[in-house]
Amino acid sequence: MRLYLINPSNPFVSSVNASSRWNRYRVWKPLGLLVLAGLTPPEWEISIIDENLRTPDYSTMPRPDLVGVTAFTSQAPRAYELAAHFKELAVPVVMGGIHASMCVDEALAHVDCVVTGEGESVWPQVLDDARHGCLQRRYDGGHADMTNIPLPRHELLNTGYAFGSIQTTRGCPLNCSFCSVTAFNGARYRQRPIDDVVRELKMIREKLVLVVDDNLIGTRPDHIARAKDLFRAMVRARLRKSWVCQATINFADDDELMALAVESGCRGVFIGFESTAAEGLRELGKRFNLLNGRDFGASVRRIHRHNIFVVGSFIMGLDTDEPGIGSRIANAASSYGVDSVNVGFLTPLPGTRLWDQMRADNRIASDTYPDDWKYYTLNLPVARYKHFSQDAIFQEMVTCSSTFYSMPRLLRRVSMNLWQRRTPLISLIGNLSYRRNYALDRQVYANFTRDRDNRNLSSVPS
Ligand code: B12
Ligand code: SF4
Repeated sequence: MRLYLINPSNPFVSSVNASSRWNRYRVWKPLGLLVLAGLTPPEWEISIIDENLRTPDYSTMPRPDLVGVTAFTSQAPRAYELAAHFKELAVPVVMGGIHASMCVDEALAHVDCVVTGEGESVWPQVLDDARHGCLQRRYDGGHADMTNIPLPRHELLNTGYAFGSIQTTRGCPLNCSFCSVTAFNGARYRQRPIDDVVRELKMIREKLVLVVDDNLIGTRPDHIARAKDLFRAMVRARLRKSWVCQATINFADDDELMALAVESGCRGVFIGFESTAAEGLRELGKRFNLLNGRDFGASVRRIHRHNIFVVGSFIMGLDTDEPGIGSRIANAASSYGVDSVNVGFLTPLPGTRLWDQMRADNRIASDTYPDDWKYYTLNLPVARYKHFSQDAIFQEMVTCSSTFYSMPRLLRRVSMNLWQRRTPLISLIGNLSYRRNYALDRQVYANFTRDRDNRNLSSVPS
């Protein structure tokens, strides 16, 4: 029995539509597919195809018995193209992942079977049913028991990536309005047993590892205590790996936590600052960032004292954002001292509270589905923003990136890094890579507006 597990590409994701030598550092393994492979019995011969690296000519490949496709929302149109291709060959296609879970009926119109939620509890059943020709239309995996997750098959994707990846927790209680995580993985913060995590880390070949957890340290004292125990176990295991993670800003509040993180290999942390203004954070439901009179600059300085690289993430296009927001974000990020920034447009992802609100207020501009999902990369303005036209908000983004990544500011950050003996090489590579991708985003926006204008023209009655 031959199984293809496919991660579809999206030409609107700038980092994958141009061959850049930095992309090795920016294309990440589709961990969900490695997890599914780990749950697949040995009678299945598995090929994992990551179209972010290369789209193969499927017509020259052996016909599979089953295809499993994963997709974020932005990948859904390509997932449906793949489903149409395999339908012609009469190969059944199963779709899972966040998009199929949030848009079940839409997905069912394109594929034979949809798996909602986390795959662990149902994938073996899906395979068994497919083998016996009695695949159901829908299975629901709900939330998996984290104490019982088989190890992902990391060895199936061994080349082309700089980073290995691992997940140690799922779920987030904060439920920010724009984020899909609470809707998909639940509000309960679920942790894998530390021994399993260490065992898996030992199997990962790459020296660099991305910890994909939405928040590796959690929000409560018992979460932080578990993170410290995990780091201690990683130190004891002498893994000799460097890793990066995502965490909330409370990462900065505990010196013992940061010291243990570094000792176990932590080099960088990606933190969601989201908005530079308190009213913006309230609008996004991320009051957590306001707790205890938080001073972002002081928090970044504390993290830097441990030689940890900080990527700051921000959202542009809130109702509280007014003209000038591009330079405000760039200047605030520079004053906090973050090493690089990642700025996205406020995007109504299906299943989020923001989606419900914007849909009800008729504020979604790109809503010809499923085709328009390809624009939901956070790099394109798909909504109607309160204070900006689409072109005006894109211009704010250009101002933001050209200010933050201007050569003088970039060189100042890299030299500060060198002076403080932190991570100058990561700083240089990270900044050049973001700078290059922001340049590519202009090309992507030109394609987006060309499509939009062509569509508007064709809808004018002749
Ligand atoms: C790591 C990560 C990335 C990596 C991607 C690595 C990769 N190739 O997968 C990077 C950094 C590249 C990335 C990029 C983006 N990401 Co991202 N990312 C994540 C993150 C933090 C973890 C994903 C992960 O690896 N989880 C671990 C694995 C084990 O879980 P899983 O993939 O969900 O798979 C399980 C189930 O979904 C299911 N399943 C999945 N696929 C399939 C398929 C079948 C057949 C079956 C049966 C089951 C099944 O079973 C698996 C095991 O339980 C999630 C947050 C999250 N909690 O999901 C956001 C998230 C998925 N990303 C998100 C977004 C928006 C993006 C971007 C569009 C924008 C951006 N700038 O971040 C880009 C676009 C990428 C693209 N190609 O289009 C959103 C997606 C929302 C949506 N509706 O699409 C999420 C949910 C974060 C959020 N805040 O809302 N991301
Ligand atoms: S943005 Fe971060 S903190 Fe907010 S719900 Fe999503 S994962 Fe949790």
